[in-house]
Amino acid sequence: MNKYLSRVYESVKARDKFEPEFLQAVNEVFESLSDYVDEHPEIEANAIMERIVEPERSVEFRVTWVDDNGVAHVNRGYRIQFNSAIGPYKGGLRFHPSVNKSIIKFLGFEQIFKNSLTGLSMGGGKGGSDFDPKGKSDNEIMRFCQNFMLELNRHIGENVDVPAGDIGVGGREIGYLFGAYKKYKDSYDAGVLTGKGLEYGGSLARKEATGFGLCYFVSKMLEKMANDSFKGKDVVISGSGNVALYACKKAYELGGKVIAMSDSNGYVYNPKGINFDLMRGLKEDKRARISEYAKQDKDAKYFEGSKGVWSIKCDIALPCATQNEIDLDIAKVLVANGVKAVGEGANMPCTMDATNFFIANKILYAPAKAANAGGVMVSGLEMAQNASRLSWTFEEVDNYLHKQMEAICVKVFDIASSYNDPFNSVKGANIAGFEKVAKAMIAQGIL
Ligand code: NDP
Ligand code: 2IT
Repeated sequence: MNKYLSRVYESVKARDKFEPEFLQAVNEVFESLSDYVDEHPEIEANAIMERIVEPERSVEFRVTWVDDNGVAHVNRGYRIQFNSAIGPYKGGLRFHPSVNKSIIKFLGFEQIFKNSLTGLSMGGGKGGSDFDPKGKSDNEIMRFCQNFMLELNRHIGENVDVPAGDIGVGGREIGYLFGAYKKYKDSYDAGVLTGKGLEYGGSLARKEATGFGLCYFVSKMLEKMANDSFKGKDVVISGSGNVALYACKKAYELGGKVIAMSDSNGYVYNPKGINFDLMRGLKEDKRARISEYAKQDKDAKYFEGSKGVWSIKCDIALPCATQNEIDLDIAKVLVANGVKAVGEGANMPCTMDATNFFIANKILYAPAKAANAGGVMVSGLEMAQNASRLSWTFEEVDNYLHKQMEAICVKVFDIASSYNDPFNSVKGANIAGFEKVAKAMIAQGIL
């Protein structure tokens, strides 16, 4: 790593030593930028790296809510406003018991570069809570969302910070959050949240956007780098939430066959192919566990333990659940089983060792901040529709998404090639995302 970068990285390590996920995300970006920073002395002269690793603002707050039995509970809420060089802070909210400051910071940091890659004007941010939505009634979810927004509303706004969904936050939660925001502010600011319902300012194709976008990226990567496609490929997808479901749908539409999917308890395997409609109905409409799927598909088998999904031989692996789900051991199994492409639907699903192993073995690798940028891209289109008080058709949004995901893919691999490292899409994505943000920060002065 370049001397300036390693000096800044050491200071982050000393200051944020209890934030392993954040350090991991920073380390990956810094490793990628070494050559670029060597070539661009203005980065150090403007203290870009010192500034980019420090959130512009970070709020942590108490969320108190009362369950259906009248018992009070306290959770911790976060909103990290990381970087506003190219637009208002933008990024999802995650509700999951594992949420802590390190996780929200890593997600917010990644979001800066992802949002830049979309080509739209959005800064980076992230938020969430350690609230566990599992097993909660609809009324409990509603009360939690209202109490979360009781504090969050002070920090967000259409031109300030625009949250959306992430793990544990989907259309239902965004609806409750939006209703509460409107009540507290007494103002219909449609563009303050994205992922809204279609009846009140949501965009067609936002629900599908991350999974579809991932497949558009992987499809282009297969074509550009190997003159290949999804046709006839066995696909394994981890997770069965929003991103995983629509990656599954699009993988089929592009000619692939999805043979396994998972949740945090286990996975289902059907060598003849997972039935998308059955899976979607169970997971999206009924919020069922994935074990239910195997009871309704006679060709499918359920296995306990989510990691086992990666032991299934496949051509294309799409991790769409959570961070660090693929470590070096799993990466070795995937490569030994002949995987051709890995596309990250989740944020940072591969450890650094796993990522480096894929790239060293010339596996086509689609890094999260590029490959899953379709979700926030369509969030950006939702903001544009809200600002113009118009709504676009599904085809208009989907065509834009398709074209732009392909453009990101080409850019990422072209940059990697320009550094004589054609399979290093991580370097390509980080340089492509960083460049615009750094230039904007320099143009706006040292603040
Ligand atoms: P959902 O809440 O809809 O689904 C999450 C899925 O991942 C569920 O199947 C869940 O299983 C599984 N999962 C979550 N945590 C774990 C864990 N610790 N171990 C194993 N499985 C786990 O979330 P999304 O689909 O929206 O998000 C999935 C990933 O995609 C996340 O990394 C998110 O940051 C990323 N992402 C999401 C975008 C979006 O637009 N929604 C955009 C870009 C990235 P279970 O139900 O058992 O918990
Ligand atoms: O990680 C992500 O990009 C998201 N969860 C979507 C963020 C958004 O603002 O749509």
